[in-house]
Amino acid sequence: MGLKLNDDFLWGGAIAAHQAEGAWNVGGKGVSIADILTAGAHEKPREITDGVIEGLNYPNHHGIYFYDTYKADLALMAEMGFKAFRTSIAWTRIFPNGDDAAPNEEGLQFYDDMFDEMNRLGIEPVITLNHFEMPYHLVTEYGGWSDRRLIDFFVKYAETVFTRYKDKVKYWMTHNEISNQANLTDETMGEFMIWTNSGLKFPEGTPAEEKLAAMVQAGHYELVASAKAVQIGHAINPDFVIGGMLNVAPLYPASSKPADMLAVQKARQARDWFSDVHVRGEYPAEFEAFAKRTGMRPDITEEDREALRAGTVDYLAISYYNSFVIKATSDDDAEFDNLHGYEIVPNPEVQVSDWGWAIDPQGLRYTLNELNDLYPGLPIMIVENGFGAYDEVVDGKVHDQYRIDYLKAHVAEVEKAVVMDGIPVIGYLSWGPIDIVSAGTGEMSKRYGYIYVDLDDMGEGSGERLRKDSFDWYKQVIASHGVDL
Ligand code: BGP
Repeated sequence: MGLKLNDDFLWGGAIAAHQAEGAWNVGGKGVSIADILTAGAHEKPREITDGVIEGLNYPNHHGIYFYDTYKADLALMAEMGFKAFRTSIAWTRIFPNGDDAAPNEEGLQFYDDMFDEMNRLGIEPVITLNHFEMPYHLVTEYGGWSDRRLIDFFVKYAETVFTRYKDKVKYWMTHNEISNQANLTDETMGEFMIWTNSGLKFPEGTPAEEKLAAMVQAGHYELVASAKAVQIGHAINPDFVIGGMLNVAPLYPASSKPADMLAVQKARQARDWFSDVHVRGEYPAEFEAFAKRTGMRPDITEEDREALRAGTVDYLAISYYNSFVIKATSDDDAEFDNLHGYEIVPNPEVQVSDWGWAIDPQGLRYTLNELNDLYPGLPIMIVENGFGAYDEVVDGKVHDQYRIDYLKAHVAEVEKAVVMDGIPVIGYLSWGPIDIVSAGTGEMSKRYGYIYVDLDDMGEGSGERLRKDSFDWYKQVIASHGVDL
C-alpha cells in the first residue's frame, strides 16, 4: 500500500529524441554526436566513429521510429493516464549544424505538431534542450564545448525554441545529466560521458589530468550557456519552469575507515559543483580552491559569474538509477581529488541488474533528503528512473514482474520522501516508458518500457507495440495517486 500524493503530482515517463525518433537525416535534420555512436553492449563500449561510416550499425539512426509513430505512442501514454511526458528536442532538427544563420522550419514544425498532440491529450510536455545530441559540426568545426562560442550557439537555439513553443511548453531543462562527465575515473564510460556531455574526444593515452582540465572548462561554458538560457526563457515567458538536470547517485564509504569517508566527500565534490552552480549561481568554495590550485578552468570572466548568478534554475530535474561504494586507495589524503585516491567497488549489500547496476530504492529517498538539505525548498522532478532488463514475449505477453518490483520499491521511497520527509518532489517520470535504444550500450535488448517494441539490437523486427504487465500496474498507480503500488 502506497502513500497518496497530491492530485497535481506529475506522473509520467521520459525518453530522448536520439534514442527514440530515428529519422536521423530526415526533415532537414543534421548529424548529431549521437548519430555516430555505434551499437555496443554491456561489456563492449560504443564506438565514436569519425562521421557516419557505411555498413556500421548505428541504432540511433532508427530508434523506434518515434518520428513517425509518436501519435500512436502518445495515445498509449495517455491510456496509462500520464500527466507529463519528457522528451528532448533534437538540436540538429532546429539548427542542423549548430551555427546556421536561420533555424530549420521543418524541424520546428515537427515539434509544434508533437507538442500540440501532447497538449490535446492533456499531457504536460517536459522538454530537454540538449540530451546527448549536440550538432556534430560543432565538434568538427569548433572542438565541441571546449570553445566559448558554443555558449552563443546554444543560447540562440534555446531562444528560438522558447519563443516558438512559449504557449505550448511550460517545463524545460537545459543539459541532460550535465555532471556525468565528472565520472572520469570510470574509464569505459569516461569517454562516453565526456563525449555525450561536451563533444570532447581524446587521443589514446591522453593523461587523465588533461581530460579533467578540458572537462572543467567545457563544463563552465555549459553552465554559463544554461544560465543565459534560463534568463532569456524567463523573459520570453515568466511562467516557464526551467531546470538543470543531473544524474544523482548516493556514494557510500566502503568501510567506517575515516579515509573512506573522506574519499566519499571528495568524490561527491568532484561531481556536485555542477548542481551548486545551477542552483546557487556560484561555484562552491572547495571547487574554487581546486581550480586555483590546479589552474583548471582558466577562462572565466566577471560577465560569466554575473550570468551564473542571474540564471539559477527553477527546479532540479534528476535521474536516479543506482548507488555506488567508494573505497580510498591511498592513505595520503592529500592525494584525494577529482581523479585520485579512490575507486568504485561493488556493494555486497544490494542486488544488481543484468547490466550490473545496483538496485537501491532507499538510496532514492536518501538522495531526495540530501538534495533538500543542500537546496532547501527547491522543487525536484524525478525525470528518469527505471529498470533496464531482458524481456521475453510469451504467448503475446511480457510478464515483467521484476520491473514492477523495481519501480514499486522506488516509487514507495519517493512517496515516503514527499509525505514523511516533506521533500518538494513535483513529479515522477519513469525512464523509457516505451522500449527505446539504450544510451550507454545502444541496445534495444536493455528494455525499460511498460510497452514492448518488437525491434532487436540490429534494428530488425515488426516495430509492433505490446503492453507488458507493468502497463496496467503503472496505470493503476497513477489512477490511485500512488496508493495502489
Ligand atoms: C541516462 C540517460 C538516458 C538513459 C538512461 C538509461 O544516462 O539520461 O538517456 O539512457 O541513462 O541508461 P541506458 O540507456 O544506458 O540504460
